[in-house]
Amino acid sequence: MARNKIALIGAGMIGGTLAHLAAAKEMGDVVLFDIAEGMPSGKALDLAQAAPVEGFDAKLKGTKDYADIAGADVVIVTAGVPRKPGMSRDDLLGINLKVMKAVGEGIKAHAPNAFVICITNPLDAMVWALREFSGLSHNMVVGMAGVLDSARFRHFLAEEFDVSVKDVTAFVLGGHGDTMVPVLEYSTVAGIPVPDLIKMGWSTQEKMDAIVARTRSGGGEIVQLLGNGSAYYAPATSAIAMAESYLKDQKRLFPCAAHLTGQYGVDDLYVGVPIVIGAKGVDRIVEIELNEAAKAGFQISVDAVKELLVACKALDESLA
Ligand code: A3D
Repeated sequence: MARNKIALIGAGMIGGTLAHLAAAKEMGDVVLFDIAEGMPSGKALDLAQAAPVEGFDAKLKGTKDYADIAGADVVIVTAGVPRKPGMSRDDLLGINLKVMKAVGEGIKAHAPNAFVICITNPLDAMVWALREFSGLSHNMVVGMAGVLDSARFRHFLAEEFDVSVKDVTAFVLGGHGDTMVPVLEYSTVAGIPVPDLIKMGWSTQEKMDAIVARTRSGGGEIVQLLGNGSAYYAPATSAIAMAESYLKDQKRLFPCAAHLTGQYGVDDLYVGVPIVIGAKGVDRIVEIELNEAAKAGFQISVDAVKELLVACKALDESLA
């Protein structure tokens, strides 16, 4: 049986971390594609030389040629530019839309059967555009944001409750950005919902509000601290969990940017909702009953994504 093949489009900070994780977990052979001269091959060689020490079998290749991604089972896209301090994710729209066009066409020509995970920002608009340019079916193209946003939420909750992160589940809906909607009612410690924990005196509503606010601006906090570029360890590990669920048909339930066709009252838009990822790609979109506050927050988030799509369509006529 042939090994799986993982193609990483963009070999920058997240791309390199993805390559390390995919190879170390022996998820398959890894191709690092980038427009930068030499850099993807340098990273591939460096990682291949880590293999004897860590003890993993995976072939790694760096390339500038889309032909090398042929037959990829999974493609993870980070190509583009990240934020600098003071920039919003939406400031990246013009540059990264052009990148999505080139990447979408490359995937269409060489890896049309792959499960595609987009990470490039502004996420909800870029995954929509990437799907349009690649022409793949909607169930095979998703965006990574919710897994990361809920991981940030889980980390802050675990710290506040002084419990293992393993026992904290958290739920985040909506677009990736300041309008994301962390939902306390569906966030738990080993099944005990956060509102019950507040009643039990484990924390206060004020502290939870502060955690929600910190989760929403979690990416920006890291951009400020790094001074150059944005988060990459947690974004990479989040996308790897999604890729594994597809390759191993695990049917894990993750919040992801998925294409909605009427669910949650939204049509033809990619926005963060709970989905099940298995061998079919998006196996199911999970529609849950939201309380009024979450519904209102979700609608604000949907409107923000719609606005970005209008801007995308104005920038590229082929999308209109
Ligand atoms: P960076 O280290 O700059 O890597 C991006 C790479 O893309 C660079 O090596 C570029 O050379 C390459 N590139 C540019 N244009 C092309 C092209 N046309 N084809 C192929 N490669 C190209 O950035 P990064 O890895 O830190 O971040 C990558 C993207 O992920 C950015 O858009 C970030 O904003 C985004 N990001 C998203 C999240 C989410 O949760 C959604 C989190 C963190 C970062």
